[in-house]
Amino acid sequence: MESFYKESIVLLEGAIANITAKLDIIRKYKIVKNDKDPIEYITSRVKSEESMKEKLVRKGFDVTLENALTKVYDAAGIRIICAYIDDVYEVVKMLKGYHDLKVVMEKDYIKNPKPNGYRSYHIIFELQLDLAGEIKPVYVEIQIRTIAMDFWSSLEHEMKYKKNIKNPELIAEELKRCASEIATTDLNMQTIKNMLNE
Ligand code: 0O2
Repeated sequence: MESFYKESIVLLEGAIANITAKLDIIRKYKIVKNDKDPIEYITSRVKSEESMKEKLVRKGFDVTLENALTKVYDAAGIRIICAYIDDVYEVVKMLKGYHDLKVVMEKDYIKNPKPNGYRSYHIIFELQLDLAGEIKPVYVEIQIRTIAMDFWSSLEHEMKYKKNIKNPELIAEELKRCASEIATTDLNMQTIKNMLNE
């Protein structure tokens, strides 16, 4: 990993640590104030060298570190998993409240799902990291989704990378059907939750 990202690995890991720490603080603060924590759990990763190179080629960019850091925005990635759809939007609002995180791009694949059924909320933030006086910009992609959406996308992701699948069309069709069932279930769960809170 370090061989491809060289010393920039520190920036990528630093950006992830910075945002994760911000979220940890806000979550703890909500808990001590007896407010509801909208986050179930958080995962993060620096994109693997193999996956980054594949993405650069797929997008038509030269495979360089400069392009990996400036043309592809998910070298540093954080995934936030919530129980309910309203929690996803609360987390989006929370993240946008941080003055040092600049929104570069935002995609609401929950309101506008991908044709395959993929649902998730994506935001790319630019963060300025202070390296002992040297200020460096870093992009971080944050994906926010419900447990059900995450369950679906893990399986779909598995299919994307599996070679020699026997019935790809049938599997894609079934996945799409599951995606819409999951979307309905997410909405129903939210409705029940709202009724309980009334
Ligand atoms: P990985 O292996 O997860 O890192 P794209 O051109 O769609 O590949 P782009 O333009 O960066 O990528 O934007 P987008 O649509 O926001 O997708 C970024 C990431 O979102 C993907 O990264 C996936 O993690 C996730 N994602 C997007 N679409 C799908 C989908 O249809 N199914 C699943 N399972 N995940 C999706 P990578 O680099 O493609 O993959």
